[in-house]
Amino acid sequence: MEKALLVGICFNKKEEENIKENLKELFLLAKTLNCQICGEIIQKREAPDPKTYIGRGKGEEISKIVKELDIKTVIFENDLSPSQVKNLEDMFGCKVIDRTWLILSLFAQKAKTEEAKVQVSLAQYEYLLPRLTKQWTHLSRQWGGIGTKGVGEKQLELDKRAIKNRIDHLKICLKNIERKRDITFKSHKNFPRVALVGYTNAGKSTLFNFITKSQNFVSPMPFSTLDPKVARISSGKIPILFSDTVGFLRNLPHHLIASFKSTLMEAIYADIVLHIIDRSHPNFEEQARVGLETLENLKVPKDKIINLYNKADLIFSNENIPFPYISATKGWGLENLFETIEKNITEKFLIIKKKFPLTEKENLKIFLKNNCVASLKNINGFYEVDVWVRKNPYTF
Ligand SMILES: Nc1nc2c(ncn2[C@@H]2O[C@H](COP(=O)(O)OP(=O)(O)OP(=O)(O)O)[C@@H](O)[C@H]2O)c(=O)[nH]1
Ligand SMILES: [Mg+2]
Repeated sequence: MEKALLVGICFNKKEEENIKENLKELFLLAKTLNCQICGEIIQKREAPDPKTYIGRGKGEEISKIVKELDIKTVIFENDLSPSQVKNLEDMFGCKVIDRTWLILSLFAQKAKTEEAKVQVSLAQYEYLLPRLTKQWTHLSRQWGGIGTKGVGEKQLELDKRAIKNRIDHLKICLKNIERKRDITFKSHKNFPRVALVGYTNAGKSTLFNFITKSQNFVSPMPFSTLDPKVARISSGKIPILFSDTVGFLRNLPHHLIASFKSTLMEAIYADIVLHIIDRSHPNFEEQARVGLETLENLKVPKDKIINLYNKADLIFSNENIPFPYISATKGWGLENLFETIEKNITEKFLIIKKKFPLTEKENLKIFLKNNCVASLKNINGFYEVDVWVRKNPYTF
């Protein structure tokens, strides 16, 4: 475990109100990376100090704590410029990282599939590139990372050119992986799609598991899911594809959002986007705002989004809860949810009939596999299939 100190600086009344919750979140992120948090420092300022962000007085106070407690990393809630990081590291004599780098390191640690790994590495290098200045040809201690994965210690001496090459290479890798994903995506495109999105820890995977009876990783730590999982379920008569996605976070580094865009395609192309909100969280309104803002950035149309208030079991004492409350652990409110989903899908899809001669069994098989079938009958020497089709088909 690495001993760490958290620092948050607020510049106005609103930031002052939120700083406690923001540091709590930073605490959870750092803990997920195996840091032992030894304390929190909060400072109010009029404006950031251009050289050190916090100013000399506070800097000296932190330096003292760092020495006394043998702190190895000081983690800033605020984003720092490369020169501020360097000045602070000189002042404290230990590693200094900001929230963005902490999140990137966390994603690097959690990435399991090849796609997630490539996406995170790309985001890390793109974050690093503009931070390499001429007089600063080697990377500062910060880039050694925390929980050291992805851009690791051995790459500390990488120069700008090497990083640029690496970025180009990762982009090619990502394109190839995306191509494969695209093929799978298109083969499923005729089915109604429902995507679960929302702030990290809101309960997306829990709901996904409950509905699809699968075993996605659920954990009280943030960013348990980095790779989308898709499963097919039948809601009443309609087969639906459900997908679990990566969680959102306040000020998620934009490199990361860009890299994860293909993963988030599940949400972009879904017919219904279930926006899961942890209604029991003291900051649920802010988390919901971040969720909706991220969806807006991804250009997800508003009319596709259904907000759901999860963790209702922490608010109500029994399952008689009004929509849009649900409890993913207890399965409360899901009847209402499915009613809403079905109503929504029947508005967006219509049933058409398709006929296959009895001799075309093979074609029928392929058709059944790739389409959302409502019923299949054998009538007057034909297979007659009722199939759900989207009123406004995708244009790829
Ligand atoms: N009490 C209660 N806890 C819940 C409910 N839904 C989820 N949780 C808990 O919330 C935590 C996070 O759940 P996950 O399903 O991993 O959340 P997620 O949205 O998938 O999180 P990321 O994948 O990290 O973005 C876990 O400890 C769950 O057990 C609920 O309805 N009630
Ligand atoms: Mg999850």
